Amino acid sequence: MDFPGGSVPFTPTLTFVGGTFSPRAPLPCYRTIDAAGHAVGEADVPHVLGQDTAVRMYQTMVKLQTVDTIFYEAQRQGRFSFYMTSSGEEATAIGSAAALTNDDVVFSQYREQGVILYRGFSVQDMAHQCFGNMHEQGRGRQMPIHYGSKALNFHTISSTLATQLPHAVGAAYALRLDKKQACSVAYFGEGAASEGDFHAAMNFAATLGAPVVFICRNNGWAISTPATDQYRGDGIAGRGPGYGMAALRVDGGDARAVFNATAEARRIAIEEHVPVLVEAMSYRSGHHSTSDDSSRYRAAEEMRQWRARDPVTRFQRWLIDQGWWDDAQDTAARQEARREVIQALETAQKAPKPPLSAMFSDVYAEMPWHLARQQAEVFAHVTAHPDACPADIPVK
Ligand SMILES: Cc1ncc(C[n+]2csc(CCOP(=O)(O)OP(=O)(O)O)c2C)c(N)n1
Repeated sequence: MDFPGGSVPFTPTLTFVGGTFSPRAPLPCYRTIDAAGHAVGEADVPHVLGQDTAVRMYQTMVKLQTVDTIFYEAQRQGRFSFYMTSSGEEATAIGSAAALTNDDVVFSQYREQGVILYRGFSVQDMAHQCFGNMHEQGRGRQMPIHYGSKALNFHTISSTLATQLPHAVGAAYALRLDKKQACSVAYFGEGAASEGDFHAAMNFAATLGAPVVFICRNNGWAISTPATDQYRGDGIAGRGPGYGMAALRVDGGDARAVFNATAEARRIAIEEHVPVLVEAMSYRSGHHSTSDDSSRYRAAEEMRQWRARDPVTRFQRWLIDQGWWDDAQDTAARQEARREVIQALETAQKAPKPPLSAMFSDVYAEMPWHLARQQAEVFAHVTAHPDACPADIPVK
């Protein structure tokens, strides 16, 4: 029968589907490399990963791990105010980034620093941003780790969960109207997928035929909320068919599988003018942020088991199996990454801070009256109370 809401067959059977009525097996998780780091023989690999790309991916993963370890420690030493690591999810960020082109537009959450690093943002750029100094484009007006780069087509990160998802749909729709051979890519956590913006973005993307690749990092935790409290049903990928969207679940700890999943999702999105949903299964091996202590809400044994499944080691073993990497190269790459990260922090820490007045600039071509008034109040305040402004921050 052709109802306005859909062409459907009639049935005399009164049967509800879904929920508790017809539980079905969860969507399987696609992988190409097993837990020990060896290739899964029968795996589909429509997008062959060549040596140059694979080695660049691994080198970036090593750099990312080194940045995360040393920046985290730098924050604990009080050198800057906040940090978030991507430990346990390196393969999701780097595997997906390697499958994109720089024409693709990225909208990320806050735990995908590997993506911008792979696209060409330097460790020095990251350090400048975390210190909020004069050399970073945000000029200290963002929290640390809220990276962004116009040149790299990477929209500046917003802390407000899921706001990037409708933006990504709009950008993808614009790419489609402009007939560009590119898509937008939206990253988010399974916690963010409980926001209203997620559902609005999914439905808009499906109905507009916007070429977006949605990549959900399902790392099991949204700060202290476990995934078991976050949703019912089959995770995030299970929602795809409900929106009329192709969906795939992938092992987020397998960089080669994430590369293939993303490359294929990108191909479908661009060729067929549709959104695609990818759910990367992983584990947040670190604390939520430097403001969190996850030992208060999850078992030490769970954390130990997942840390032992380090995705970087897994990919390294696969590279060694291919004959593309060895221990000597590994030691050299780690030493070089360490040197680069330490140097970047020292340089960024010494760089001058933006003036207090930068708080009011760069939004409007001409400063509106209410900002002019607030700026005058700030100047008057620091004139009356010179100690209110740290010594290394000039007023104007
Ligand atoms: C709209 C909004 N609500 C709440 C928060 C506070 N908050 C920050 S991160 C976070 C958890 C998000 O978890 P998830 O999306 O799974 O990402 P993960 O941190 O695990 O990578 C919450 C609730 C926020 N930033 N924005």
